[in-house]
Amino acid sequence: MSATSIAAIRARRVWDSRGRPTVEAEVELAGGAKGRAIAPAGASRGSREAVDLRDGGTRFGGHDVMAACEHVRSTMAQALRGRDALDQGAVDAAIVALDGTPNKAKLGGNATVAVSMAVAHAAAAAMRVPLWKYLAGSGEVSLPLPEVQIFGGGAHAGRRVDVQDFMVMPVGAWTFGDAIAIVAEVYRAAGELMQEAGLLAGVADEGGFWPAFRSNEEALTSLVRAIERAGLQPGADVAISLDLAASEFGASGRYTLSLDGRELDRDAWSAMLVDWIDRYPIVSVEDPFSEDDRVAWIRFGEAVGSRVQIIGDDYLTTSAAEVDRAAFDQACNAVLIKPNQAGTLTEAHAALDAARRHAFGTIVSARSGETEDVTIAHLAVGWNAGQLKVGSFARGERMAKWNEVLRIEEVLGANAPFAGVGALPIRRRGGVLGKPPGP
Ligand code: 2PG
Ligand code: MG
Repeated sequence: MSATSIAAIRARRVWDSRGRPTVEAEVELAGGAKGRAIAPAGASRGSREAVDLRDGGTRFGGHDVMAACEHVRSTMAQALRGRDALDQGAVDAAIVALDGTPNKAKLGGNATVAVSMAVAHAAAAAMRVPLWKYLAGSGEVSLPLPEVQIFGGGAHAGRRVDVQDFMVMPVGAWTFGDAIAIVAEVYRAAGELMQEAGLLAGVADEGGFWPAFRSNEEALTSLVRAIERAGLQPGADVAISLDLAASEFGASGRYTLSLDGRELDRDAWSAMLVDWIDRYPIVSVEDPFSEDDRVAWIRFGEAVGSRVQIIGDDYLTTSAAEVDRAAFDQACNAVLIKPNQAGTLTEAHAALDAARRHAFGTIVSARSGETEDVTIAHLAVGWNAGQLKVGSFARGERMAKWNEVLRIEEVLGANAPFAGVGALPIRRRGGVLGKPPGP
């Protein structure tokens, strides 16, 4: 046994930002170094992603994770004991083999991702370096362009609006710190606007304002007004990014916008999105179509793939194979990287590698159910992903991540390269990114 051999793995049930149980794993190495990580949980999920193991029954609405915790303590601890924590690939391969299912259904994706991340934390601790530095090795690092929710909707806000995330990207910022400060002003301005308009109904799951909009498009006009109210120029300083999470309101080429009282076929829905892209400074759209609507993705990619970032989340589920397929289709030009969709860090990194081969944008992302765990902040920097999506600019589980990147920026000092707008797989055409809002 070397000092970096895994000596013990513990698990405990802790609680996430929705007050639901989740898995925390703690890995101890022979030399005494320790690492800890907590599994997040999604609400709008892709059908191919790793599944959380939940106990079912009536306790905590069926969300308890005692079985997943037990898998960590028994099966996983036994199989991984003695393995070198520095060999993340071998550890994760052992986890994958132990599970043996395509979607971590046996051990639970919540168990596997917590252990996988805790092993990386323990290894970094043994090397006495921060996690981002350990992950980077001799590779390049960068501080990510933040993608920050201002209004929440969809499955995260009682489906009050159909679109899930109305976000901003501070494309004019030169440093991560500036980028975050800009977002703070926009978030504040949006809150004031909502208050004045009498539309404020608290905050949604990820901390974005929970709106009482009369239409999906009203959220877009409000976002533009919030940017302007903050004294910033839409498109030049701050651009808009949408996560449609369309599998939540569409299937088989039909899309139902409840708030707008419209049911659209794939072409009409696509035309509506293109119209928004033409009239608002939108630089990024995520999951514009349901995951079963491949033809719509392909047509949309052809229509606007050169001028907006098209992100596959539920569509690609952090899978290298899915990224390859989407690149062949030219259906997307970016992928969301969520470690718990894959189930291990190695598999998530493989999706990132595949994306790089295709010159895709890469966005490390939180889930709607989060905790104080800040692993993803380190992944975004250490993996040089270029973009980070954490939810909004409120609530501790969200701010913990933004604040962690600020600390990393400080450590990097003058050597802190900010990925900035260059992280988007698109280039400016004409005056501003996207177009200024129409009349
Ligand atoms: C998403 C995420 C985060 P969830 O769809 O991108 O916003 O939501 O974790 O519920 O899948
Ligand atoms: Mg999404």
